[in-house]
Amino acid sequence: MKITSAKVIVTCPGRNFVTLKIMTDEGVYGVGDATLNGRELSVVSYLEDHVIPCLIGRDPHQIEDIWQFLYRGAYWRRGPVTMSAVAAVDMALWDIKGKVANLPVYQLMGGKCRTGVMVYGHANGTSIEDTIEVAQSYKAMGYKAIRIQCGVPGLASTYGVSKDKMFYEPADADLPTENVWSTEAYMRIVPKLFAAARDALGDEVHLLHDVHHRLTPIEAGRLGRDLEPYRPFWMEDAVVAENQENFRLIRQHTTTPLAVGEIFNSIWDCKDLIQNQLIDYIRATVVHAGGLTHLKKIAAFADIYNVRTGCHGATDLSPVCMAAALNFDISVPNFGVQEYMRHTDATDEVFPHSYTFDKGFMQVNETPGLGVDIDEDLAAKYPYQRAYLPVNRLQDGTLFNW
Ligand code: KDG
Ligand code: MG
Repeated sequence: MKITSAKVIVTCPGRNFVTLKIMTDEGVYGVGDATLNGRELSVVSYLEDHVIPCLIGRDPHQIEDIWQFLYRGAYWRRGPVTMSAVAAVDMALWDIKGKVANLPVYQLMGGKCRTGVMVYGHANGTSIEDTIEVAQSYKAMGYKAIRIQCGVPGLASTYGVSKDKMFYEPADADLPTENVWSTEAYMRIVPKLFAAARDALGDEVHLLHDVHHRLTPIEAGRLGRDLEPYRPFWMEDAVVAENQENFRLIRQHTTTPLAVGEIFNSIWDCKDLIQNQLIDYIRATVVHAGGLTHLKKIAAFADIYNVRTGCHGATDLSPVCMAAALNFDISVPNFGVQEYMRHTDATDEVFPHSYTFDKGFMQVNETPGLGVDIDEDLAAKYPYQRAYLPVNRLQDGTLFNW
């Protein structure tokens, strides 16, 4: 079997997605997600200019060797653009292998380890009351885990609180929007949000929260401690993870479980955090961490240190990534939870898929391969639109982490 051609499809059914489609001499094709929010065309260029020419003529069954060729064989390794491109190839090759074997990809990766994939939904509102109301609706839909984010008094907008309650999309303008941030105001409101949420939603539902890289380690330690009485499932991205020692300081001050890694690209971004047991959940996901081949290695390494998976699953990861992530989630022993921000109907139509949601769990089925496709005619009706993620400034104008 040989790869005969590959193409990159960019579509914007409400937001931009980049999809790689690899064709073979036997007529079987595979799809992979290559979306990098706000940097879509950089991945397109890397794929078209530097990756696709190297794929033609190769045996698509040699997934590991092709992965090594694209990673180890490239002198300039790692980074989000490179690893998203490698991931797209990897996903498409697993898709092809599954279709040829007539088996879903999770069967090729060891089969099911559980009956369903627990997902968490996003409840957000400008006030605590609004957020609780939305969280109640998630609970009514059957969600067992809900991420709660609310507006911060005195700030015009903040991460995690969207205009549209159900479909959160932060890349909102063709040049970066500027947000204003106050750590003090934020630290005052979040414990109140959690107190109200526990009161209204009861003890059983898992509550999660994303700090989105906004605190220093000692602030994160304090917030984690303030949240302990409400038993959060996790506190995500409490600090920027460039200096991984930061997490040791947080750990010294709180038993709130820590999650990190949605912007990690490889095991080298999280090896020390995992090995030193400084985190509880690793959020690396298929498209941004080198595909299923590499993510399986990260998960196997994490398993030794009691770190569980919690794959990033925001709307900027396409249904192709979601399908790949679910095949991964169902088949790794140390699965924790999967993020699931539902895609819009327009996106779901462009990417027909077989995964389903029921009572807080996602299900994969017996469709061979990843169980997802792209409708190219429909995709062509939604041309690319430049969109940036926001930037963030402190109240005195200092540029800060978004
Ligand atoms: O593209 C950026 C988003 O994916 C990110 O801001 C969402 O933090 C996020 C999350 O946890 O889903
Ligand atoms: Mg996040």
